[in-house]
Amino acid sequence: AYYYPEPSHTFSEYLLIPGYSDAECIPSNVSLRTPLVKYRRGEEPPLSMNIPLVSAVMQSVSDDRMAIALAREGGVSFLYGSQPIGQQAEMVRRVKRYKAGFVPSDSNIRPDQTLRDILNLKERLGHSTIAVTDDGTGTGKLLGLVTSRDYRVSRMSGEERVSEFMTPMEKLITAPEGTSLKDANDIIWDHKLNALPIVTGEGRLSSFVFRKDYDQHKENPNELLDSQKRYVVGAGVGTRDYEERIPALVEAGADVLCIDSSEGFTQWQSRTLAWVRGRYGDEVKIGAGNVVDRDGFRFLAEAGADFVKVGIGGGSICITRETKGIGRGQATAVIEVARARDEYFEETGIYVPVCSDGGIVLDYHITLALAMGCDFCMLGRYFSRFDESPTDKVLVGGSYMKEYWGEGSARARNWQRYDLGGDRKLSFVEGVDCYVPYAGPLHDNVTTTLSKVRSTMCNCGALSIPELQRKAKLTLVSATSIVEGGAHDVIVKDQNTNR
Ligand code: MZP
Repeated sequence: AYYYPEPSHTFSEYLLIPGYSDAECIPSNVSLRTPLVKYRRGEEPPLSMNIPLVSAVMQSVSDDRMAIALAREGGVSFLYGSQPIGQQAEMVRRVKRYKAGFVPSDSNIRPDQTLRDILNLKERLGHSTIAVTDDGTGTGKLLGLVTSRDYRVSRMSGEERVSEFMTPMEKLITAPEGTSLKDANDIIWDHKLNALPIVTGEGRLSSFVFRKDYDQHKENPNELLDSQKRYVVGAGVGTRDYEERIPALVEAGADVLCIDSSEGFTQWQSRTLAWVRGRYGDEVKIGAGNVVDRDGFRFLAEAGADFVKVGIGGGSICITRETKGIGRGQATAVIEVARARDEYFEETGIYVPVCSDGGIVLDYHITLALAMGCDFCMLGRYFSRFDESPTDKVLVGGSYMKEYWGEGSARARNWQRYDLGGDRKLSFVEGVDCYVPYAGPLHDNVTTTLSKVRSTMCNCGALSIPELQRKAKLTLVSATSIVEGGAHDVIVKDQNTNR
């Protein structure tokens, strides 16, 4: 047997050491753009994301509603594959049908309305919209409008003031979805908002884009249009029924696929990849995984994977390590695979993005995973807590919870993911069925998470993910210093307000 000289480590065992940051190094200058699929040296990746987050290929995480919400933030969902082919293809269609296009208007700039200025507007929208001002009172400057549904959700999750969860003016969506185009244009005209409406294929309001953003893309409005009009969506596939499933997903308009398996260093995966290349060439984008070392990465990269997913046994609902005794600390796995990717890039000129899958517990784990070399992270538990996840919200012991279960649990019955071939189905489970604390709307949570990521990147003197990967200085921490990192030797008054 081969024995690794070092133990494998998890994210929580590492910290970043700050580097020099110059005055330009501020969160608003940070770009989180990252490649989703492989590309050749000197070329642009055929598919990129504006944020380094994708949602897990899981029944309890990624359906069409999640996909639309995450695509709006600049990430991508991988619709779960443990469902009938037609049903999964229909989900893809629903995301792709949600087309949006610009309807330019010649409205003037006046970003200083007071609450009073827009009271009429609120009336017209039938009380479904609440005005938000910068000081939380009726006399401050208008920050924007928020739908009453979001407001209710905010109140339920313990927020006192709407202004606290409102995004700044530049980013807000200023009227309820589904408002007719005529009403949307009237709103802009009457209130001199510096915005243009984006409408869905059915001609209803999807959101607003600010004139400033539109003007920046005036030369080539398609640039902005492209990013807005059709949401990018991914879909999970297995190594059994791919000959039927993949054509159905491709036909429905899936932008990227991912072979979803707990263990990807197998002939089943290379066969699936070879079949895709044989039938579609490089036109269909497909990632593969999961692997945890250099050998696994090279195998999948050489077999033609568009990205490689890393992680065995680190998922919050996963008991694979306990059940089967396989796996590796997620940080160590990411570090080794990212090095293998760089080595492969040096040799071949082909950059195969690496996705760190599972085990993100605290927001800073995302920053660590990126610093360690991954290009984006896949999260399950994180997204399952939001309004947009497909599961029920339930009251447990006085607190709202969402349900979350593993693909290897008896509930999901996704045996294909754990299949090692042969006729017999596996007879043991590798995942659990559980609750996670309900956390409100995806948009608010992703905004907070990413502002932490941007802020840490600035501490490291990095304005982009590749720069972070070059500049990051990482240290292992001792078990005792992990205790030092939390609030210690004090009695914390209120856990909720101190987080
Ligand atoms: P997490 O974000 O909840 O920590 O982990 C999500 C990841 O766990 C998924 O993307 C997938 O790779 C993995 N997963 C899903 N189901 C199981 C299981 O039932 C599992 N064991 O390990």
